[in-house]
Amino acid sequence: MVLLHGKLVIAGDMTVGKTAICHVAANDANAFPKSYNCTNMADLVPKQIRVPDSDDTVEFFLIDSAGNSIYLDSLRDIWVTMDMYCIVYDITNRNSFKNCGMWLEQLSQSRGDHNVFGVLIGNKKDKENYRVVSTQEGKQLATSRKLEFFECSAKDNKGIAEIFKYLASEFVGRYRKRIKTLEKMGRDNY
Ligand SMILES: Nc1nc2c(ncn2[C@@H]2O[C@H](COP(=O)(O)OP(=O)(O)O)[C@@H](O)[C@H]2O)c(=O)[nH]1
Ligand SMILES: [Mg+2]
Repeated sequence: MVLLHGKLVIAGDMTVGKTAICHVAANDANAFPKSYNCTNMADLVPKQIRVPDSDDTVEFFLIDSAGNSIYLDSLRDIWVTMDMYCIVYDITNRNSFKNCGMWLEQLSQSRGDHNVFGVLIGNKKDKENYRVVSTQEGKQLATSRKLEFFECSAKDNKGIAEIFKYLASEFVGRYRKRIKTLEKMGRDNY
């Protein structure tokens, strides 16, 4: 049984639903914010999750980042110690999808690929009639950047639990792998 602490950065354009995802994830049920509140710089939201089919627990610190690029310089300082990240776009907003590349770029400048992993999230799945970014396009981008892909609706609380279960399992899996490697290195040195 392990308890791990993981810093999870949530990044993406303004109004794609980053804050809504954090709140719904952290409070599990009807925490969808009723009015829009622009995030300044970054908010910290705690969230504990049991890894499926195990005794392991991950305590996430969600770093809900502002989508306004005026904060980018300061955000990079906050992102430096991240363990994992989510890039979010809005399936009804093509520009927010186009900018995912830019957000990935900014994140990788803050910390190299070393031991950090991420997911791509298309939010606002409840607005299917207004969709302009297909699931296929999302999947393709995720595959090309070696990210796991999810679609969700923070409004309907659909698909959010799956994202966090994946992140927790992957985080613990990577931790165990690192421990094994370190143990092997220790043995080889004696
Ligand atoms: N229909 C719909 N609206 C959403 C969803 N998630 C967020 N919103 C709305 O989108 C706007 C921006 O949400 P917010 O979480 O503040 O976005 P942020 O700027 O990325 O943090 C708000 O008006 C939310 O109510 C969703 O899943 N579906
Ligand atoms: Mg926000």
